Amino acid sequence: MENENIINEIKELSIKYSAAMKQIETYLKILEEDFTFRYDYNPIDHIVTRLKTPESILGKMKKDGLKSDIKLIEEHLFDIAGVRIICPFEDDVERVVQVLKESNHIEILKEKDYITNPKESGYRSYHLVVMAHVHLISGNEDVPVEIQIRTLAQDFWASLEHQITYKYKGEVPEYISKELKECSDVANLLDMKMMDISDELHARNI
Ligand code: 0O2
Repeated sequence: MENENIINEIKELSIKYSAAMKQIETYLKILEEDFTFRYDYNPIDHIVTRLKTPESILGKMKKDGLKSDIKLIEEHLFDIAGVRIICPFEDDVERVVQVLKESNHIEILKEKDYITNPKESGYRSYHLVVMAHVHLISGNEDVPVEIQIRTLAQDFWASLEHQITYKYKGEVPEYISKELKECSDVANLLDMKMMDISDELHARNI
């Protein structure tokens, strides 16, 4: 019964996170059109959005040793609403991050550069937590949204690594973790090589 109550509370909470996520997604789609119009080039390959499920929210709170209380959830979790921006090349990631940081429309709360400083696992991505101002019947609210910005190769690696880790329920054998780390280095090499080709094309105005 207690679990049912908190799940219902999270479902209600999700309305504003869903609104915040859609708002940021719309802003990014406008940005894509603007890029294409101004530079005849769009640094964004595609955008994916996801809302954390009540089960996943409760799982994260438990993992972090916190009580499943609605106020605590809001204070502790900044990625209930998530937007992922996938870019072709690494310099596209830098371009998108720069535009977001310079935007008057977006207030940045947190920033983590796992591209310059990859995680132990081999994870590479640029994370921003931004504040969206949402307008609901109940009033206006500032709601955090996590934006992950990464290349196609970084996304390919992260998606497969996530699936593998999930299959092992977090208890990944040492040798698999080592192989995954090696795959991350190979993906990074691929990114570097593709960037070289892209630079060559730019230099020749192609
Ligand atoms: P999901 O299913 O994507 O929502 P913590 O979340 O406790 O590790 P923090 O500071 O809240 O710490 O977040 P952090 O480390 O900046 O990263 C949060 C999100 O980044 C994760 O959310 C993943 O989406 C992604 N991420 C971070 N590290 C890895 C990694 O090693 N591999 C992969 N594939 N993704 C990673 P969730 O909630 O874990 O998962």
